[in-house]
Amino acid sequence: MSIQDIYQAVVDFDDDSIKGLIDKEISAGTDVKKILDDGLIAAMDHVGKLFAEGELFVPEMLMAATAMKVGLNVLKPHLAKTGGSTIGTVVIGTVKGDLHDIGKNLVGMMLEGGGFEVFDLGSDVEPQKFVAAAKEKKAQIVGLSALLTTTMPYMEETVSALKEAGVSTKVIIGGAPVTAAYAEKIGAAGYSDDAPSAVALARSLVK
Ligand code: B1M
Repeated sequence: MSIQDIYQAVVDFDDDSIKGLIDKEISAGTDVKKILDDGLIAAMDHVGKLFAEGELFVPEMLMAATAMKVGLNVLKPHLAKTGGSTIGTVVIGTVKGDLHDIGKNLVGMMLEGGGFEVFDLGSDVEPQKFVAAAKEKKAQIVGLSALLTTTMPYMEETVSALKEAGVSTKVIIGGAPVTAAYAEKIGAAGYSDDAPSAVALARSLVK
């Protein structure tokens, strides 16, 4: 019984075993961040590598994603703290054309754990939907996720749509192909490369 078993269950698309394996690790006192980083995220990185090498195909990536999502839901109560007052409101989503939602979900969970109220618009979100939600929820921050180089331009479109609508909400962006330089180029308030640093960034922006 180890984190390696959790890693292997994702790689084997074994969503039936994930919950039991994670529950046992948590009961044994294993650090939740270690389960997340060395078990779930490392396994998805491996799956992505196999896909890039032509060893795995989209249906298998989807099955691995299902196992990862089961695991994230088991970890959620341990990542999100309970109680405490809200320090700000975040509207988050994956940009238009992009169906990858695991990283966005994780960032949303950790923002909640970090004291933010989070409204998740899901994936494949049109720029105007971000604009409407930012206005309606009076969000301090809009969080955009993109995992494809082909969908990154919708981040820029969303930043522009918010500006054109006169919404001064700060935009933070992230996702595997995204960089700090890109954030600067499109006029976003900041970029982070993982969920904990997204929380730190969001906190620094609402201070
Ligand atoms: Co897709 N896919 N996929 N995929 N997929 C990648 C992204 C890819 C890198 C795989 C590869 O080639 N190695 C590649 C993109 C290449 C590129 O553009 N550079 C790729 C491709 C090509 C595709 C398709 C085009 C394949 C096809 O159809 N031929 C297709 C596109 C569909 C679409 O979106 N329109 C596709 C489809 C899919 C599935 C649907 C099968 C599935 C997604 C299921 C789902 O999410 N519900 C899938 C998966 C699972 C992956 C990989 C394997 C894993 C992604 C993941 O969940 N990682 C991925 C390879 C990889 O990334 N290693 C791949 C785990 C997650 C925790 O990490 O999302 O990076 P990540 O999030 C991190 C950080 O990036 C950051 O924090 C998170 C936590 O640390 N972060 C933020 C993310 N968002 C943030 C927002 C922030 C701040 C930080 O602020 C708001």
